[in-house]
Amino acid sequence: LKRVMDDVRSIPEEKVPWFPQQIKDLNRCNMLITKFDPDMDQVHPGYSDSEYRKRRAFICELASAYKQGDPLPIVEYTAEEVFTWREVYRQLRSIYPGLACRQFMDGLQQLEKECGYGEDRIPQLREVSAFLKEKTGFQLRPVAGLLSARDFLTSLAFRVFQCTQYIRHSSAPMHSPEPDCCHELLGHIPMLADKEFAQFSQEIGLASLGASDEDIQKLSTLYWFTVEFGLCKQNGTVKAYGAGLLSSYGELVYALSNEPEYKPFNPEETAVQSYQDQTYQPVYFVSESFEDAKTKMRRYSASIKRPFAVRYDPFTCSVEVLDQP
Ligand code: NLE
Ligand code: FE2
Repeated sequence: LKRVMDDVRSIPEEKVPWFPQQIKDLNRCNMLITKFDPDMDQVHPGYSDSEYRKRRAFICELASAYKQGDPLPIVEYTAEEVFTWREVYRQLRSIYPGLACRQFMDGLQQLEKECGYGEDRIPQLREVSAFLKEKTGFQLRPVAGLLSARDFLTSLAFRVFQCTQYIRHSSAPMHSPEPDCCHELLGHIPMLADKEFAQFSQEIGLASLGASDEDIQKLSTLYWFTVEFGLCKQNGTVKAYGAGLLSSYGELVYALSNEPEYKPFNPEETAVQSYQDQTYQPVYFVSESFEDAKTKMRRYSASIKRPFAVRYDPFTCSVEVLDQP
């Protein structure tokens, strides 16, 4: 490690996409993908519900106005929203014990004990963020919808998880093609309370900093088939650890039935698997264990070519850019 660079853009003759080096730079990482928005997507269950769209726009504005370091917005959820949450929580909670991995169950039980998780109220991002910070150093940031892969992955490098705060439409509680607070709070948060998984997530983020568009595409596919839709073996049976499964009753049951195809997790192959994001996945990747997924991902990340190396400094929450040794 020869020299610490102030700014990656000073690297000669290489075109490196800009990336944040300080946590407050995440204010610039907010590029949204709007294809699933109820205003854009004609098959969205909220498309013809103007009340729903108005409510959602209101909650999204809170996220758009957010700056790093602000207290997280508190949303006072309506009775209808809590009803949707209850439905989702109750159904999923009853099937988790047989289908979710051990780390997820541990996290969920802690959240139920220490963070007010339950079917009667939607937890606030502010309290959940404080909880996670103590467990694994992760913190939350509100986001107005589905983010571009680069911006989403980038924030993981800082142990920041970008969370939507609006809730899915009441007519479709069992599956949503886009993220919502059920997906974040039930799918992602329990996993992010696990130290090993938190590290796995941050490592994907660090690998994405300044990566080429092609490498971002591969990393986001890997993210998709692990953090979102991953399965792993535990005590000889296959369990779910992916958040997209753990927040969708419909897909969780389907993924662990004998309908879909299973392939062993192998980053080189997984990274180029095509996927669709409108409905259930036809194929899932199963890793031997978390440890195994982490080791393989680490090896894969190290093979990504960048003209520099990065190191995260947890004391200043910043990324140091170093010449390739
Ligand atoms: N399909 C998931 C759910 O219904 O909660 C959301 C996936 C977001 C990538
Ligand atoms: Fe997600």
